[in-house]
Amino acid sequence: MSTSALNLDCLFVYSGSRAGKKTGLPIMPAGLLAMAGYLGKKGVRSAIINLPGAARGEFRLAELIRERRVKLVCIPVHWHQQAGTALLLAKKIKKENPGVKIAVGGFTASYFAAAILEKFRGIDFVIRGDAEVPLLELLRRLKRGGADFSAVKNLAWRVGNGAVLNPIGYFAGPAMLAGLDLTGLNYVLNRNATPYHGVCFEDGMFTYVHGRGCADNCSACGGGRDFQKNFNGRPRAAVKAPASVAADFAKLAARGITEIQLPLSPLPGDAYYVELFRRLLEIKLKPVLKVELCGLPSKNLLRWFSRALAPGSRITIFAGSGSEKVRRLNRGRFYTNEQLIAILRHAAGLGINIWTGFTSGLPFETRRDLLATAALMRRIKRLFNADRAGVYVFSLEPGSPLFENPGKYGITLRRRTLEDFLAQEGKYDMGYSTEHFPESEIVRNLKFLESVARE
Ligand code: B12
Ligand code: SF4
Repeated sequence: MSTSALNLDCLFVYSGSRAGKKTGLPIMPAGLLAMAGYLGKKGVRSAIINLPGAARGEFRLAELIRERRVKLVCIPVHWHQQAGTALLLAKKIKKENPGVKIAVGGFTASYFAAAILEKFRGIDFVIRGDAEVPLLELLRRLKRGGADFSAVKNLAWRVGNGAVLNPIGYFAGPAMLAGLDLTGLNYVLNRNATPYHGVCFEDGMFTYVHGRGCADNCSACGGGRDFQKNFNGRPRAAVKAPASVAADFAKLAARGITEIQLPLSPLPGDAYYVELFRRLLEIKLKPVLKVELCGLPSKNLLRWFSRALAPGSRITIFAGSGSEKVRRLNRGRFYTNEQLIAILRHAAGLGINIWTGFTSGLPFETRRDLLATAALMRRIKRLFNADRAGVYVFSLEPGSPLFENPGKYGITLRRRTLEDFLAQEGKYDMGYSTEHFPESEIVRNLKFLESVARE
């Protein structure tokens, strides 16, 4: 359905990380598609704008909000690296359109809900955790002209000068996920909704999120089990049934999208992926898939992978450290270096590319552990004769186990509050030091590993 001429109840605007620039976190949260699709099925009109993916001058927000009588503007404050730009955007929109209500949501907003409402007067609501049902309830209440929002699940709102946090009573479980499809794509207003990098694409691949939450609790991750429970109100990880994921892939293929990335690895074990690949074979669909895993794939999974997917498909494994001690102390899904090499060898035999990701700055890491990481990266590059070992910079994530319990991990936090996160600068602004390394040395270590990756 075209949304071009109709009034809009709700407008989602993703800011990216720096207003007015095309660089910087151009991919919007997948949840925007889920929410817009859900609202559409309930007869509520919404549209999505991805600002970093827009051509210069493509959107004049103030006019669009006025002309299409938008009631609620929804701005993701999801990744802490884009929270500052998002909050500035909210302020600008409120100034230009004082009558419009503004809601924010996403992981960072869920963590800092009270602080956002207290410090940013232009923001009327924060929705914590999953938002499909709470957003619908909020929009219905706004339409009726109500001012009491105490019954809206997951909502945080302002009463007087204080923030009221309603209980979290909604999270998307498997049944809900099965009903959330990709119709949200119809509501994206960007003229070029399929850029190489941006809107919902990374390196030309559609970022398809097949579930929510995680069964594990890795020390540096801000989306693990405890974060989800304590700040998103999610009691357990949930995945969308493989058959309905395969059906979504078929719908993407019908739109000409055949390169897809699965960037979430919520459950340990292989059963889910094997079932998905079996379903794809059944419907004779062979996408190019990039599967990102937090654990090690089994030989069985690799066999199905090579049968079901198109050439160019690949796997990434985030191994963290080359030191087994550090991996064991920080990562939920443990494996030894020899098990990792054996699986890489097996994959190479089947013609499957696996990319491994490493980092430095994890708790308990010593200089010796850092050198073990460099040695493992070099070994992988030597054995598999390719750029297969890369570096990921894990800056401090709000709500991660090490953020919540720095003493347990021997960490000293420099960044704690919302203001601290808004003031961060750039990729290497770590925000913490470990018992073995001051912050400047963590950065040096990361750059050292990056130079190893380039060797
Ligand atoms: C999938 C994923 C990605 C995908 C995202 C695909 C996409 N289009 O969303 C990719 C690989 C692209 C990605 C990239 C990054 N990610 Co990421 N990612 C994840 C992961 C594994 C799962 C997230 C998830 O479950 N999404 C489920 C979808 C459907 O839900 P959703 O989009 O969040 O939306 C729901 C709610 O959050 C909420 N919501 C979201 N936005 C809004 C807005 C409003 C207004 C409202 C009301 C509600 C709302 O409602 C939605 C529907 O219910 C988590 C780890 C984890 N296990 O959770 C890390 C995680 C979210 N990512 C993280 C980070 C840091 C990043 C990067 C910034 C890394 C980097 N340095 O580059 C980039 C950002 C890239 C960009 N924007 O261009 C951190 C975020 C921590 C934080 N609080 O900021 C996490 C927690 C991992 C970690 N390192 O700790 N990521
Ligand atoms: S890193 Fe992966 S396995 Fe670990 S908590 Fe985060 S999403 Fe889960």
